[in-house]
This record gives sequence, C-alpha cells and structure tokens, in this order.
Amino acid sequence: MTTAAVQDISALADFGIEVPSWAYGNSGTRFKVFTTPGVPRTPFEKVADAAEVNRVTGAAPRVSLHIPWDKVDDFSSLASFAADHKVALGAVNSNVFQDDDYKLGSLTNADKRIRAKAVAHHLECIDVMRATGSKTLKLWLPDGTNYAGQDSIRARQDRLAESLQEIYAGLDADHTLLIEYKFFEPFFYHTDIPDWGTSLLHCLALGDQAKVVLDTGHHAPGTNIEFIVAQLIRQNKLGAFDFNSRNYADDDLIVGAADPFQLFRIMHEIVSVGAHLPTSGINFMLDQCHNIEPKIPGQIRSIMNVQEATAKALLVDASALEKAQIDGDILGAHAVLMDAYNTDVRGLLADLRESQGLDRDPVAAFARSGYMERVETDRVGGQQAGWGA
Ligand code: PSV
Ligand code: MN
Repeated sequence: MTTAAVQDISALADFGIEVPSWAYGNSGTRFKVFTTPGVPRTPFEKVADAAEVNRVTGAAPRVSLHIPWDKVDDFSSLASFAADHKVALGAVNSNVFQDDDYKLGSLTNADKRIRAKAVAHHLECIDVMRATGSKTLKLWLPDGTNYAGQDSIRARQDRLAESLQEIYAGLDADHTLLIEYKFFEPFFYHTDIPDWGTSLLHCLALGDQAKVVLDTGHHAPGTNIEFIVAQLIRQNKLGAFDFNSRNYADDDLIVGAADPFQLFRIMHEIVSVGAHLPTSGINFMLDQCHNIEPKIPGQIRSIMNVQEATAKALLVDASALEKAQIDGDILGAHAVLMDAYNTDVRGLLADLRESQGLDRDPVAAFARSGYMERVETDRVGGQQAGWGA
C-alpha cells in the first residue's frame, strides 16, 4: 500500500492545464450540432467562460485559440481582456481544413499557389502569437488522399517538408512549433502525418523548436499511448498533449471518461521523469467538444479528471516499483501501480484546493456562482459560436 510518506501531491499546485476556446462553443457531429443557451458569441465571451474554469479549479491558466475561428480585429485587446480575467492566451492552432482550396491538400498540395496560401496562414498565426504573447504554434495537418494512386505519397512528403521549413523559418527564437498527428480523417486512404513517427521525423528535420503534440484520441484502438509518451520524452520531443477520450474514433469526449486507467498510465510515464513540472515545458492541453453535456462544467470535470490521474501517478511508490522491477517481481511491480491507481485521491485534491484558497468542490462552486444563469440571460441575440466559427 502507499504510505503517508509518498502521499504528497503538492506538485499539483503548479500543474496547469490549457483549455481550448472551441470547447465553449456549440458542437456536434455531422448529423447535428445542438445549440445551448448562454453559449459565447465572440472570442471574448469564450475567454470569459474559460476564466470561470480557472477561477474554480485554479488549474486552467491558459486558453488555446483557433484561427480563424477566434479572429478578432485587435488581438492585443483580447490578450488584455484575458489578463483582466486572470488567464493568458495559449497555443495558436492553425486551420487548413475548412477552405475549398484545400480539397487536395494544404501544405502538401501539388499546386504551388495553394501550398503558399497554407504557409501564409501559418505565418499569420505567428503574427497572432506576437500580438497575444503566445509562444506556441500548433499545426494539425488534415491532408491525405481517399484512393490508392490518387497522389504520390512520396512527393507529398517532400512538399510537406518544404512547406514546414518555410513556416519554421518564420518562428521567433522563443517560439515552439507543435506538430500533431492523426491516423485517419478527413481522408481515408492515407494521411500525410498519420502517426508520431512521421511527426517526429519532420520535427527532427526542422530543429529544436519543433516538437510533437500527442492527441490522445488520434490512435488506432489498442495503441499503447504511454509507450509513445515514453519514447518522445526520451528524445526530448514531447511538446504537448491534446487530452480527450475516444471510444471509437476521434470522439473528443471528456478526458479520462472512456478509460481513466489509460490516463493514469500516461501520467505515470510523465510523473516518473518529472515531466509534470513546469520546467519540462510540456503543454498539457484539452482538445475537446461538449456536444450534449454543459460545457463549462464539462471543462471543470476534465481538469479534475487530469488532476485525479496525476495525483494517483504521484502516489506511485517509485522506489518500491523500481525494486520489484529489478527483482523481476512481476506481480509485485504491477501491484505497486495498482495500489496507487486504486487510491481515492479526491480528499487529497480537495485538501490541496482548500490550501490554495479554492473551494473543495469546483463543480459545486461553479453551480453556486450563478454565472451560467447570468450568461443565459445576457447572451441573447448575435450568432452563437460553433465548432467551425
Ligand atoms: C483534429 O482532429 C484536432 O485534434 C486538431 O487539434 C484540431 O485543430 C482540433 O482537433 C479541432 O478540434
Ligand atoms: Mn487535437
């Protein structure tokens, strides 16, 4: 069993999780996007909602933006609005998946004009970073083909490498380029960055400022994600997480909902090398949508799920585990992990929150605040934000 000596989860006080602006807008599937009273109509209102999540959890200090969904006339005023609400603007996500020009690809397109347009979009995102103070550009490449022979897989990799170099050359010295991967969708025969290996190869070719972002929903069923985490950390190439849950495909459900044990195993790899500490530079982000559940409470629950998995990982008795591993004590080693996983950490986390001057129960604190009732009354008229706007 875990002992009092190792029940120290205080490192969580400095563990921040970045939230996505798009989680607060309406979302759905290709079958239906449901509307919800009180949903933000502007990037400012999205930031205000995200700030509520930080207010009650004390653990969501930044908001990721998606361009052009979060385009505003004056990004520095969005940054000051965020600061007034005690949050900062985080990673800037590019978007090359909603323009007719990109039907046959963006950074990989055979047409030089379209490639240049996709590169220019990323340079525009870098300008947004300069205006908002963000240090991170995040690129998910939707490019791929639907039919064998449709385009040359090799030529597309060459064009991608060239386009990425142009984007990388536009970064400032303190910027990071995060390259995400996803095994399928929106195309179904081949994807140009389908896996962590391809992402890593491009990052290695680019240089130190390029790192891999691991979206937990972007793997085939049964993939051992914690293995990928360990590999990328060994190479100092794990730049960030997009946390969410998947049951079937890229479901974007609440992190830790589908498989809390997997989340614990991932956080164990992180904690075992101290990568949960701010010095690691790894950006722990959510990339989720809340199609049917209330959005702000959905985000609060997500933060709490990551905190619970991380707290359990912090409770792993590292020396007992190492001894059992070296001794070849298979069941003993496994038991050390399971003891930590099976510990109820909710009381410890509530104590930690109290010591930070927060409510012990962020969900109840938000419900009591009256914020939701207020925005439902105030936010009438205008166009509600949605995934894609
Ligand atoms: C793609 O599925 C992705 O994971 C990328 O991070 C996008 O930018 C994001 O989802 C949009 O929700
Ligand atoms: Mn993602």
